[in-house]
Amino acid sequence: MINVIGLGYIGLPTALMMASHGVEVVGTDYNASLVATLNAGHTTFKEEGLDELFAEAAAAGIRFTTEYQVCGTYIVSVPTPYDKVDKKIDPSYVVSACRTVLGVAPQGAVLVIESTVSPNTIDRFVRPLLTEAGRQDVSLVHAPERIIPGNMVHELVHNNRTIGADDPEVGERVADLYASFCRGEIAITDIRTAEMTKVVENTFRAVNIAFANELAKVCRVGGMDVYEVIRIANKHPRVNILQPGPGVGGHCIPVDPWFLVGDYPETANFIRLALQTNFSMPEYVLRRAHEAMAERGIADPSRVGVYGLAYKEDVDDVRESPTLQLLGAQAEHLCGAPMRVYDPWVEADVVPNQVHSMSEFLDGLEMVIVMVGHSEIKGRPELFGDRILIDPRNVMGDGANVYKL
Ligand code: SAJ
Repeated sequence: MINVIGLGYIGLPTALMMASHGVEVVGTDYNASLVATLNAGHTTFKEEGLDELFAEAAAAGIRFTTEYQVCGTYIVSVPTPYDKVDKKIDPSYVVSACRTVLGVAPQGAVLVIESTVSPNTIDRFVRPLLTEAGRQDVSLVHAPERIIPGNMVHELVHNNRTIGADDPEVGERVADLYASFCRGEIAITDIRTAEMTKVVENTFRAVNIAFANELAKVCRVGGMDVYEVIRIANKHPRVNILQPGPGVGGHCIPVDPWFLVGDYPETANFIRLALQTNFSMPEYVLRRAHEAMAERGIADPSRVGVYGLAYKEDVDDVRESPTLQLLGAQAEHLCGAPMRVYDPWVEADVVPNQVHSMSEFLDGLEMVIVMVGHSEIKGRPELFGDRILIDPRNVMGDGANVYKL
């Protein structure tokens, strides 16, 4: 039996995937209301294919509880936030979950940590727990997740994976467990390399997006079309530049690289600059909107609305969302009343002035800042009528009313 600890964005799909591939799984979460929702047969967030996977796992007998189980293998996938001031990882959820596991785990159990952690976190914070509890019999493994929200179910099956283990034989056993559903290649290495690899992957993406964002600013000053420049540059066989945008959100790309900056402040300068560049984008969009308002003679900020609150298209997740950053910048510069916000994916009330229908949103607006290119509006500027569109995602096509980054 496998006990998956933490039933959030990663733990839940992983638990469901294993259960639907013949593994006996119990999912544990300390949040009783989340467990009750799952036991009532409902998923807790929207994700392509998740409901179908849930039904398969339920039919295969997956169980959900707040209790840790007595079993041979534990998979910990709890959040690892970072301290916004010193930029270091906050391992407290991982530590507390591992400590509880060590209290119940039988002799020789395997403790797999899936949560993203910065290099050395397991040595510094988890390994001492084994010593403290006199549980050197427990094997530690780090198996960082790699799936992208919006395509999680597909990527769980098809992505390559990394397993870091002290003992390669234990690494092989854990690789076999993941191979129950994973068709990608599974690389086995040591724990520190696995930790570093995961953070490096997200840092690579952050740096690449920062480069695209800087190019967008350079092209604006120089009067060039950044999208055309990137499109053509990417035809070179060894160039692959990502897309500029209104900022970088989610729980990974704007967060994980800070672990390196926090731990290596004297050395990780280039990474710090990339993060700052990405972080400057929501305010840059706000300035673009102000320029467009001046040009079009819109004086009243209550006539400007923001479409999109999720951190990217076709997800309902608002963590570190560029829209929240933009609204924060607006409040900080005291430029008018809070803008009206609408996102068809986000049902919860997250910000003041949030509305829940497109018609209510558009009523009385002259300008819309399109912060997220959800599928329902992508390539369909007509849905916004003849309103002026600020389009930092480049999803509204070209037109006299469309302002790009
Ligand atoms: N973004 C851009 N331009 C782009 C691509 C993305 O501005 O060209 C923005 C998005 O709009 C979003 C942010 O970046 O605001 C991050 O989105 P994302 O789709 O790049 O990544 P995440 O955070 O959804 O998922 C990432 C993935 N990592 C990599 O691709 C290296 C995923 O595989 C990881 O599992 C995940 O982080 C994680 O949990 O670490």
